[in-house]
Amino acid sequence: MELKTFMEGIKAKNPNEPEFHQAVEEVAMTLIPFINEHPEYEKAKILERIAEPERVVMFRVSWVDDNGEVQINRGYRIQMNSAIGPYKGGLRLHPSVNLGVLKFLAFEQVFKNSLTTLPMGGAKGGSDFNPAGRSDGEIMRFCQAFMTELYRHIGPNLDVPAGDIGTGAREIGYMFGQYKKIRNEFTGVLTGKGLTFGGSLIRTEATGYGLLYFVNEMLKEKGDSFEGKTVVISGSGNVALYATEKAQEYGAKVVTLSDSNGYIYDPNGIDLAVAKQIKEVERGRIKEYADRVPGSVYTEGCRNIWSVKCDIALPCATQNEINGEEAELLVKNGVKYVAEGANMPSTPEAIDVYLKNGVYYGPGKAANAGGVATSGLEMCQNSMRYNWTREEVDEKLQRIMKDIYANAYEASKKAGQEGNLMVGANIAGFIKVADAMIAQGV
Ligand code: NDP
Ligand code: 2IT
Repeated sequence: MELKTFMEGIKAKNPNEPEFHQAVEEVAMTLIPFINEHPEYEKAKILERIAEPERVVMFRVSWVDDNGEVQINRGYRIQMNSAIGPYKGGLRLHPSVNLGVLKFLAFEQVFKNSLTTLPMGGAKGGSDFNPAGRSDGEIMRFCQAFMTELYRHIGPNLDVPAGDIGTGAREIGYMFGQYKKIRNEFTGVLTGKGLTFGGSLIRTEATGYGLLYFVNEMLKEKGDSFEGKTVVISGSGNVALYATEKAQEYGAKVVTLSDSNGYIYDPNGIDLAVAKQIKEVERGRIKEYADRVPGSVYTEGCRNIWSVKCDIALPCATQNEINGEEAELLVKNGVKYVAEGANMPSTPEAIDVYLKNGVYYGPGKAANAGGVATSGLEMCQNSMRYNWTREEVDEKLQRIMKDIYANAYEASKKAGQEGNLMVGANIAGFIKVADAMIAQGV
């Protein structure tokens, strides 16, 4: 198998989907040498099959806004792979959503979910709906309209969506209510639900906490610790806030947060209560932090965040938020660790810069898998009709993140590239799915 021909095929078959090409190429680049040593995978054309979604659903979502005007959005669900379990993955609500973006996310999800050690296939969905500035009533009507079509394609043993950018507990609640009404059935069809109706403790915190559990393993590998470390975190959503919380618990100093307009720098360490009040309670902009916390400053332009000096950088906003030049800047300022809370936040050029400069790099599909892993634990609790305590879920999450790290590290070693966690995560995630696909036939 040869990378160039494989990618030409992918590009010809999936035109105008640059993010999908990027995600597939990163995986294919690291997997092809491995596949060439395992002819059974090549013969069964596993990589070619994994890059083709099992099913893509696209649909109209029409709803009425507060002014009585009819709004039309496009909804999607990409059911990428069900070899090892029901389809599983989040729903993104953001104006940048299109088919290629969701296919990249669904593709990543297949490997990530496999790495969690839990039985979950890969999927992603969402809409180009822009929640910014919408009233609570508008959000509810959009979510109901979205679920009025999506319900036909999902189910607790078929496909279990969850949150992602723009979709949090509020949106999941409205979607769950609509699903229950249409199906006349109370079932664990979504994860990230409210705690009063089947949600799991720790799911809100899981992606951010899991990221820090993963970084903790990276530090231990290098005989290092969080002691005295300065951390730059981008984003100010679900992942960023709980990454900040756990980093602070570990004793590190987090000095930034951002949104798509700009970033805040707080040399004294982020006051998390203020940030949570602005983002979770008031649903405001991160700029307001600088008005409330003396000594902190707000700078327009979110990408400038990568000029802030740090030991550990945790991109937790969105795809391609660090390019090659920004990665150079991080290196110049002494960064030692980069771990991804977001999905594909580093461009291929940025990853090259990390690897060439000895920055220890934790790729998203391993480092941010704690969110979906805890979704898997939520599914498990729903099936049992039982809830674990906070401590029980947290302990399982810690175990899973340690295992993901160990499995990715071990696979990198076996591939002769010890410590390249990108190679290790891709191979470790691939093997389980590939073997299941072979066992299940063509
Ligand atoms: P949220 O919607 O809670 O927060 C997203 C944050 O990222 C906001 O601060 C937002 O700012 C910022 N952001 C979004 N788009 C852009 C952009 N184009 N440029 C700059 N900033 C941007 O989402 P999450 O925290 O849930 O998700 C963040 C990332 O983590 C995503 O990549 C997601 O796929 C990934 N992830 C999420 C998981 C989860 O469980 N939630 C699990 C694993 C990964 P603004 O308000 O200006 O848009
Ligand atoms: O990217 C991701 O892993 C998520 N948005 C979480 C998906 C999930 O099903 O919990």
